[in-house]
Amino acid sequence: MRSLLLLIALLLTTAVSFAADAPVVHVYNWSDYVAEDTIDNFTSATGINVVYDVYDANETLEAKLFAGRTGYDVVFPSAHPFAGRHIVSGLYASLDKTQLPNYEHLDAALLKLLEATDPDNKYLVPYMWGTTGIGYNADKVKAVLGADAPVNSWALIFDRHNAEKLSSCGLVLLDDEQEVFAAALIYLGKDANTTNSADIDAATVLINEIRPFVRYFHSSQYINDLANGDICVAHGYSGDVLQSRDRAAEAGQKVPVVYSLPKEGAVMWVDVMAIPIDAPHPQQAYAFINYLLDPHVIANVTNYVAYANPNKDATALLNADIREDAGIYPPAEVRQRLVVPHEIPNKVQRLKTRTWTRIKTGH
Ligand code: N2P
Repeated sequence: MRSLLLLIALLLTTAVSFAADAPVVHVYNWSDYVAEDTIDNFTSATGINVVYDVYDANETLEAKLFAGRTGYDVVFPSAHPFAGRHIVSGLYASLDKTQLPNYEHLDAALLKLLEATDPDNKYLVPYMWGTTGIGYNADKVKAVLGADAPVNSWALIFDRHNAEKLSSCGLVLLDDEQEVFAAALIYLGKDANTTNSADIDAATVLINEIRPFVRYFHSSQYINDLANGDICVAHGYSGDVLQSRDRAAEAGQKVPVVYSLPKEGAVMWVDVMAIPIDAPHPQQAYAFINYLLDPHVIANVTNYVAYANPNKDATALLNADIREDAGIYPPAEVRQRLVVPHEIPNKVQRLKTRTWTRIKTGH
């Protein structure tokens, strides 16, 4: 009996140690940012298991990275200004491109855009890019504001008369300091990257004016709420609004969700992949990044998440309705109105962060 127990114990230990030896990669990504089958397909293709965690704010990732020992092998910050300051702080490993044979599929123009933040593209691999605009329920907005509601303008949100009326059907803002300030500044005709404290004060006054009419600040909850008709206007990321539209259609709900890029302009951002300097499994990190650089893989992701990818060889593989959707791949004249966030001096950044906390808590 005793030897039987010993044998069972031995077998169990062996099984556990086999499991512990199986290759694994720890990934920390934005929510709603891969296709339903991407992670399972990666494991089938490579034999590498994935521990996959998600966040919905750059600040959440950044706090972990600065604390160190995240245990993550691949992370997905926005390039400007977040990943830029992570590079400066020595948080990322420089890339060994020989381990990324699929790197050649990347679009040169996107890599060039990243060079301002990452000279020689040493640390960052572009993953997806998009814009931040307005998601709205066309029926509800029309019911509340009439047929000539300014759905193509930030006035929909920042004109307090509109915001007040929309509060009855649900107006929501991103919990994203950079994006909310940028939208308010653009509406005021100011530079979204301003370092002028008078501009920031003016934006703060504007945001505080509509603050009483904002149902909540959150950066992913609006996807379902818009799809279910629980809210009518959301300041949101392009692909997330479009996923909301798709979810409504799939659920057979006649909720007409529309994505609008305001005529005054909007933020364009690029999210990237990077390997933390203390990543426990760098080899598996390369395998994961290289997999996402495969044109077929990334086309499948874009078809699902409705964000544009920077992979030149994936474009031909996209569903035509995705490739031709101006909300995903904006035409040149719209792209001219897009602004890429810059890093701003620490003093100004601290002012914005402090002010943002006060805005949200209403103090
Ligand atoms: C993914 C949102 C990513 C957009 N759900 C913010 N960069």
